[in-house]
Amino acid sequence: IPYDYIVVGTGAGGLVVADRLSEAGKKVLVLERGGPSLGSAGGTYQPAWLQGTSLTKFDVPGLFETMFQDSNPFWWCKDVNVFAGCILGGGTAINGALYWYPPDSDFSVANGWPKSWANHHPYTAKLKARLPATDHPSTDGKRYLMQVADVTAALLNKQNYANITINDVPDWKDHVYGYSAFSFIDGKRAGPIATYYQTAIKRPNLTYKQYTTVLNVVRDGGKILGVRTNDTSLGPDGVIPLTPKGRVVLAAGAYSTPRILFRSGIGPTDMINIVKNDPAAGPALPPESQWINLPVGDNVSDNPSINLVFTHPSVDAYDNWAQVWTAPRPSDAAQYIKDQSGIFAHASPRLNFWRAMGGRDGKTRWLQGTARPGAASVTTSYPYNVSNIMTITTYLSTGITSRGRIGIDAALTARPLVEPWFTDPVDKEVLIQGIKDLLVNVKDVPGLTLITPDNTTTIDDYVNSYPTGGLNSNHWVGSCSIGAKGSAVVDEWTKVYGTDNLFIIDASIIPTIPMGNPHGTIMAMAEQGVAKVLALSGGP
Ligand code: 6FA
Ligand code: ABL
Repeated sequence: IPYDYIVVGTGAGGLVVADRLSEAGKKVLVLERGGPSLGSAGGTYQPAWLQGTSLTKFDVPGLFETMFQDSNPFWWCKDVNVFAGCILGGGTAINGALYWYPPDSDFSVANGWPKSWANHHPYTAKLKARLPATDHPSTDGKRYLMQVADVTAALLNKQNYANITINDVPDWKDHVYGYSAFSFIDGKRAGPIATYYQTAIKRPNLTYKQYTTVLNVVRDGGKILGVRTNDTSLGPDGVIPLTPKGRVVLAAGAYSTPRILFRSGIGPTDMINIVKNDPAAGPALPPESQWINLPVGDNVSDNPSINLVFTHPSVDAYDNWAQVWTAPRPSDAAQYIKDQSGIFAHASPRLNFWRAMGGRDGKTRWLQGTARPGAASVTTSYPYNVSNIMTITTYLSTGITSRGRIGIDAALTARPLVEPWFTDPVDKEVLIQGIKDLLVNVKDVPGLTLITPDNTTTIDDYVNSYPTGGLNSNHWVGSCSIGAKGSAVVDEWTKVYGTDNLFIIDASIIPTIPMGNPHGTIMAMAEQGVAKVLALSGGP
């Protein structure tokens, strides 16, 4: 105490930032509200069949689907109204770990990035060097439970898709498919926890405190003096100070970073007034004359997604993943314990595909597909064999024009205020067309049957009546967008407008939805972001 840099949150953004700042010799404090996840980082939560090993729920890829099935889901943020991980690693400790090297478009001016971000390749290269992707995560190099990939490939082969190794050509996203790629190493979840965190935590100039929640930044006008936490053992009123030139980097995620800003008097007046009315948070606000009005929470996007459920006689639905915690297939469990090979070395997805589509507004939008054994829900009038079910989730990706708004309610729970899916009807039209195109050849793949929707429901009706929450893809970006003064929250250095020394490096600064599931793009973004923070003069 005090610290040069205080990093708030250990997700996809925060761990990259913590590692690079400490590598540069800065005195760094990392604050995380959750506890341990991977066994290598002190986690211990595991099913009975893994007792005697150091493998946890978070390590074992084949336990991914149990994140949604557990009766004690302590890893979810309880004060965020959508799925968000509040544990070491944030979303990267609990996600499906689909991992894509970003295409150039993910950092293009056309997609809202400042010009100074355009040369992104060196930062992706840094990420690849630390965390290479794999599309064959089992330690024996073989792929397992691949029937769903074969069936989906048979469908796409009728539609002139090319079969590629997706991360070998990140810019090729039109009519391509390939095996799902993951941020796994040695048959286990890795992501930033097994890589960046491991080097960061060993440095004597870095201090890590878990189970510590940052409530707000403490500031005098635009100058941030420190952070206030829920832990009064860390300082008077829980406040931890910065050195005179010190800086705070918020990396609490697309919902929790905005909440910290609102509680610090930064954001739209309606949100700060909610804080003002809260008996605990209100008194910590700076005087109204120091409130900083920024569009925090606006410009939010997330992929709208629609599930299509099929059956095929070749498919092994793997009991819809319902047995993997309590009663895994014995030979698969034994194989995984022995050398981290086999079915348990994969998360549920098996194949991914992309295509570009034109809309009647003249804009191009990309459609992504993810195919996996099992299904989250089946609604059908058909008789079907439950052991043969598989899902293709269709996501509308880069190019979507719909935007929403997130914020807080009176209980200070972070939540969508305006849902971001299909606010532009052209997005919906394009996704509907993409689904129809995909389904044209179902009849040409022997044995393949679409069961949800069934033949009593048109695709238009299916999409039009889809429960809005079901459109959520958990890929929230844009709540603190980077961009020009007046319309954005952070500048090209990732510094919050109106402040001297407050930065944000997490999903919230990404102005438009990336091409793929975002954690690879977020980590690569954090590599460039932290380099910019270190390069900006005036710091410690
Ligand atoms: N992304 C992918 O690329 N591939 C996937 O397969 C994938 N799957 C999922 C998924 O299955 C689920 C269920 C979810 C929820 C997300 C998925 N994502 C996937 C998205 C991806 O995980 C997120 O986009 C990514 O993790 C976001 O990275 P950020 O750095 O922006 O934020 P995080 O939520 O990861 O981390 C925030 C951290 O801050 C957490 O550790 C949290 O505990 C901590 N924190 C929050 N508030 C705090 C506070 N006030 N004080 C201290 N710490 C705080
Ligand atoms: C992602 O990027 C999505 O955010 C997740 O929603 C998705 O997982 C993973 N990747 C894997 O593709 C799905 C599960 O497979 C479903 O079983 C679950 O119902 C759904 O997440 C919940 O959003």
